[in-house]
Amino acid sequence: MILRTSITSPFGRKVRLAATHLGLMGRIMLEHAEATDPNDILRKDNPLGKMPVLTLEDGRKVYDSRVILECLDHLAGGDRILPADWDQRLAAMTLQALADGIMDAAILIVYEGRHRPAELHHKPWLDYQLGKVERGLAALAAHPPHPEQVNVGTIATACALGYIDWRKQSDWRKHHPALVQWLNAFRAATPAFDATIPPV
Ligand SMILES: N[C@@H](CCC(=O)N[C@@H](CS)C(=O)NCC(=O)O)C(=O)O
Repeated sequence: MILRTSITSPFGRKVRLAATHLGLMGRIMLEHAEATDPNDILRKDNPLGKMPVLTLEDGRKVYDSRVILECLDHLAGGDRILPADWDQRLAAMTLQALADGIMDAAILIVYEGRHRPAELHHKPWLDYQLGKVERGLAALAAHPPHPEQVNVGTIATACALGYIDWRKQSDWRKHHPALVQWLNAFRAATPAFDATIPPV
């Protein structure tokens, strides 16, 4: 299989972390993707031009990261990172939606700086996105998941925190000690987290 992503993409990291945890990385070749390059094959693989995209062994293109994680769970035999039990599955998927939403807003803050000239930066809009990040982090800190559960929700949560550590949209370590504790425990229980830290 081929995974097209940049090594720094937090959504790409979800997939790398999940595949590493599930022992599937040996079946996956990583290819760098560049979302802003119109000639990059990414736009053919996924009309939205977003990474990650996983090309399956039979050539099917799978996106986005949530669908890829479900696919990896299936390839690993099921009930590994997507619980078979409905209540646990619903909780894991909702947690994933929250963490993905934090990453979406955090990425838009970065894109404002990257894609728009400084004189066009619009603070109310940046604050609007930051509000999503801060409320999301507060919700995670209020009810941290079990640190030894490795599922689509905790994988996305760890990747969101890792991304904010790098891009520093929020000083979450200062404001949410419960999340610091959670990430430390998750890292200790899940070596795939440290194994997928982007080399930046
Ligand atoms: N919902 C998507 C989000 C993916 C995403 O936003 N990826 C970013 C890189 S981290 C991207 O490709 N951005 C380029 C763009 O938005 O055009 C997923 O879960 O995979």
